[in-house]
Formats: sequence, C-alpha cells, structure tokens
Amino acid sequence: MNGRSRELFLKAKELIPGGVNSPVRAGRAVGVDPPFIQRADGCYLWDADGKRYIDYVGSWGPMILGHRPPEVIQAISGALENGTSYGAPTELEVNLAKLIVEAVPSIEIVRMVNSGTEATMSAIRLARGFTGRNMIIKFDGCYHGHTDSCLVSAGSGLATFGIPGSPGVPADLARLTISLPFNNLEAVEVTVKKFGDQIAAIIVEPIAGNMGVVLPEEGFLEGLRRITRENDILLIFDEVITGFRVGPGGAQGLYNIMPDLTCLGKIIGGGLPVGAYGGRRDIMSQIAPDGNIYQAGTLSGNPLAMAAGMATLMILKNKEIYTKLEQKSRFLFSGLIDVAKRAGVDMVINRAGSMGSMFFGKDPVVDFNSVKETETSKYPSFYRAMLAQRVYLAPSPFEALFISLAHNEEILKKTIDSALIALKGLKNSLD
Ligand code: KE4
Repeated sequence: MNGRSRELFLKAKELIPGGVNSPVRAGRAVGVDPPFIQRADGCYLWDADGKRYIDYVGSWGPMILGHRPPEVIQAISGALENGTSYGAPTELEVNLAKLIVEAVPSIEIVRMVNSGTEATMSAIRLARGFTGRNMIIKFDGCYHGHTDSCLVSAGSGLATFGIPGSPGVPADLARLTISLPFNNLEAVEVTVKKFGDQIAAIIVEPIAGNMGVVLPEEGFLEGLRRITRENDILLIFDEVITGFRVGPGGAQGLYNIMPDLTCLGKIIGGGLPVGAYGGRRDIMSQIAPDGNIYQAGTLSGNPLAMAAGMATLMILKNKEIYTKLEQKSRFLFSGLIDVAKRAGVDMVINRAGSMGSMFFGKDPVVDFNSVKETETSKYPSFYRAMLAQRVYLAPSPFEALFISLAHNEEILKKTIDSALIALKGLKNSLD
C-alpha cells in the first residue's frame, strides 16, 4: 500500500499497537499493509487514496444490508437528536430486546452488552454460576472473542485440559477449558464421561466462521444437545456471526436446535458496538440485579446502537431478503468454483447462506485440522491479486466472506471475473 494509507499506517504504528485496533486488520497474514478506509456505501469501500473496493468483509459480518442503508442512517440520526448516551433504561432497549426475543427461538430474555466478547464472557460466567461447575468445552478453530477462558488451545491429547492460547491467560484458568475437534461427537462423549459433573457448558459456533466457514455435520448439533441435556450441562450457541446472518432465527432456527443460552453481536448492532446474550428465563434471571451473578456495562443498551440495531432487524423481518441473499451467495460461490476449475486450481467452498469460504485443496473441510491441511499458503497471493483488482476480501484464510443485499449481479460477476484472473496468476506462479 502506498500514498495516504501508507502515511497513515506509519503514523498509526507510532500510536496504536501494530497500527490497528484489532490484530487481523494489520494484514500480516497476507503480507499487505492495510488500506485505510475513509468511507463506505452499499457494497463499496473507499480508501484514503480514493480507491474503491468491492467489500466482502462487511465489517466482519454486521453489514448484511450493505453500508449506510438509508433506514439505519435515519434511525441513528433520529436517536442522535436526543443525545448519545444516558446510562439509564430507554424504550429503545425494550424495542430491540423484543425484536431479538421474537426472532431467536431459544431466547426468552436478553441482556445487551457492547461486543461479542462481552456476550460470550458473560454467558460463560452465567453458566458457571448457574451450574456451580467450572469447566467448559469449546472446539478447535472456533473463536468466541478474546475472553480468557476462550483463548485456550487444545491440550496434548483428546479430552485433556486446555493450555493458554495467549500469554496472560493463567494456566490455572486455561485448564478449566477443554478444546475438542469440531464435528467430533465421540470426543465430546469421552470428555463428558471423564469430566461430566464438572462441566458447566459447551460453547460452540453452530456454523463455524473463524477457521473459515465449517458446517456442522449431520447429527453434530443434535448430539451436543442430547449430551448436554443428559448431563445437566448448558449448551451455549455463539451466534455472534450466524445470528440474523444465516436466517431470521440464526443457525438455531436453521437446524431447529434450542440451546440454553445464545450469544449475539455484529448484525444486531447495525454496525454500531453491540453484543447480547440471552436464553432460558430460569438461567437469565440469575443475572444481577435479579440474581447475584454480576455483569454490567456503562454503554450497554446505548441508544444510538439500539436504534441502528432496531432499524436493521426491522428490515430483516422481511424473509424475502434471505431468499435474495441465498441467490446472490449461490451465484457467487458457484461462479468461484467454476473459475477455479477453468484456472486449474483445486478449490473447496463451504457456505451457509450469505457467508462462505474458499479453501485451496480437494478434500472436504470439516474441522480445524482439515482446514490446516488445505493449501493456506496460496491464500496471500490470491488475496493480493484480488485486492489489486479492487476486491476486498478478509486478510486471512481463516475468516468468512460476507455477501450483502447491496451486492448486485453485475458486481458479483465482476468479482468472479477478477477471481479468474487471480487464480490464473496463481496457477502460472505455481507451474
Ligand atoms: P467481538 O468482541 O469482536 O465483537 O466478537 C467476538 C466474537 C465472538 N464470537 C464469534 C463467533 C466471532 O466471530 C467474534 C468476532 N469475530 C471476529 C472475526 N471473525 C471479529 C474481527 C476481529 O477480531 O477484528
């Protein structure tokens, strides 16, 4: 990157760790200094040098309607007339809570927070407080935000205690988290047999979006529900990405599974900072001030964020939108598979609604190990070739690509054509 973005990045690195406020944005996984974005509209981003890109990051998921949908901008401006934050209850919070409770099958009552991390951190504390147990199970390759209990890598063997996934996570805490292979129900059975009465919860991305997109295999989610119910373990669905993305009822609506708690974020904030956790009333009623499990937040339920979230969810009540998103996604991903074949590059696509991932390789991608067995080394040059053609993908092979309502057929066709050029270049560089 050169020009204004480069200048800004140099300045940013003097003032902000790595020059970014979230690590993946630094572009280190793809060897690119990041374009500094100045504005966005519809499916486009413009960087500080005025270059326009077709955006498939969508702020990592929130921008399902595209950037600056008029109704959302209007709702934020309207809320702005009344102030920015009160630290007091508002009708806006009641209205957004109602929309979430009406849409998400398992949520009877919901608490707003300010990020997905806060949502999962709070849900895990709630599960521990409600069950009186301390251990949790997560899955390799699933990301639940940067709360200590989830920054844990798998232990040396199956069903063994976790080890810190980052310096600063105490080993004593990491040991309370066991990380198992996604889609491996047997591993869950073995672990629950070994530690069952110590396990507070199993937390899972019902459709994984943080190792690239990986879908639950037939019976996996149902198995988790059965095993947790049989052992008085709470099932937490982390739907921060999938909530309102893969359908109006999220992944739990798609697969007809009722978790005990659900974590949300991204789309429900319409692009402003919001997270939420909710579920069974008998569990959520243990949260202060009704119960004694503590969780709080200065800006929780912020009126601007509530207004943005409400406007977004009101639009998403029109189920037609998901049909349109499905058509766009099918068109794009089948086009990508087609041009990969024409370029002679092996590619596997995993997709759920308007979120999906391309993997370089031939074999099915069903868990983190199989992701790591794909040719991830090809992704950086593919990413750079797409960026050069003004197509803005996630700067990591372990992320999802998001399509919005604003991506029309012409733009999707241009993306597919750009991919053909990028893939041919990749093939030539390998031959
Ligand atoms: P935040 O704290 O970043 O709002 O949400 C954490 C989180 C929780 N659960 C899931 C399933 C998530 O995907 C996330 C955050 N997603 C990443 C990208 N996959 C956010 C991007 C970033 O970290 O900059």
